[in-house]
Amino acid sequence: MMTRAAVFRGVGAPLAVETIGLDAPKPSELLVKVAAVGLCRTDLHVMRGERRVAMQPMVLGHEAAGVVEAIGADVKGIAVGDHVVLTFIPGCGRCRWCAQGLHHLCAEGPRITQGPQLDGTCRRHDRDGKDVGAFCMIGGFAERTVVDQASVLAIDKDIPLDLASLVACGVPAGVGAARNRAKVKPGDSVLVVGCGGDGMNVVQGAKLAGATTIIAADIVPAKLDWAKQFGATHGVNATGEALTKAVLALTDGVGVSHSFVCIDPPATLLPAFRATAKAGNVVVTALTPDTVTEIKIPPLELFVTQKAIMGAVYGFQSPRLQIPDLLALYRRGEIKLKELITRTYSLDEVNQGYADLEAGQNLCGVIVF
Ligand code: CXF
Ligand code: ZN
Repeated sequence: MMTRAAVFRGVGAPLAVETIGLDAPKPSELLVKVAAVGLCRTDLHVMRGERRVAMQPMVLGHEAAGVVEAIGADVKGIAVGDHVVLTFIPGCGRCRWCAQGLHHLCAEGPRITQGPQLDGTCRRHDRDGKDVGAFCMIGGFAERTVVDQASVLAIDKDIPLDLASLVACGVPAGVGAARNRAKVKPGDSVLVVGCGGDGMNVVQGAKLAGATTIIAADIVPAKLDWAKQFGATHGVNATGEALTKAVLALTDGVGVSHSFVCIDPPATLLPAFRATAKAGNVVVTALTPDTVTEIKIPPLELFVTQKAIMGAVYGFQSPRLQIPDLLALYRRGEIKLKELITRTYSLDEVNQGYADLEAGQNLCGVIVF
């Protein structure tokens, strides 16, 4: 069949919305009609060449939710008509990590920037017959996609699919970083540097976990206002040493129990580290350009302050456990989803959506079909 898709054809170029060929699903795969797909900063890193992908052309987009239209003969537990969220790390089910239920650490994870499907071949082809890859084995910026069952999670049908797309990436990344990685406790203090899709979810995750001081830091004033609606108790518009100073001033000179680096780690890690209390946690949830190969933390400072620096991908928990849990929290009114969406776009407006993201205008932009 044919489908319209937003295709990455080269660094610095806008995504090309074109009609491509899409093969039928192989035995372990499904055909999904995409209903909504979020505009995540990770795809922007790819477009800018900051996160290298192994293949061009490639359909980007990895925060997708939709409806199953066809299934391969070996697909288990998912049926035509099911509503699904696609997971940007597959859960192969066979590796040592998946065997422990740690699908966010799946051994196949490093292959998500390669382009081909889990079986190593491609389902998409352009009009010249060239193979087209799928970012994160999803290729969600498309009307339809074919994905392996390892990348699919069925959800309840009462959840609107635009909201379901949010729990494919930013919500678990942020809420999970607070709950599962830093393990924020009641009464803790938290700093969130960068209040976009991930950071805003750290704010609401920290609130959910009972943090009583939640300092949002961003250079876009509107994001500090939004952060207060998600549970931030303070907003700081500062970077570098001024950021550290402002946070220390708000915490009696002690620093926060946990800081979260949700934007530009090369620039924000050291100020966040220094704004963190002794023995506290510094959690990195954001991508760094491939070309940046080191972080600047004086080792002696790390040693004597006894802080922990940690990474968190997918909120440090299997999306298979976490996504149903997050949807239950949403149903009970304990986390916000609707309020995360600043604007919706058509597929043809994908580049406008990324321009708005770059301009700091969006918390989450979502393409709806
Ligand atoms: C990213 C995480 C790092 C690898 C590429 C996908 N996830 C979501 O934005
Ligand atoms: Zn993402």
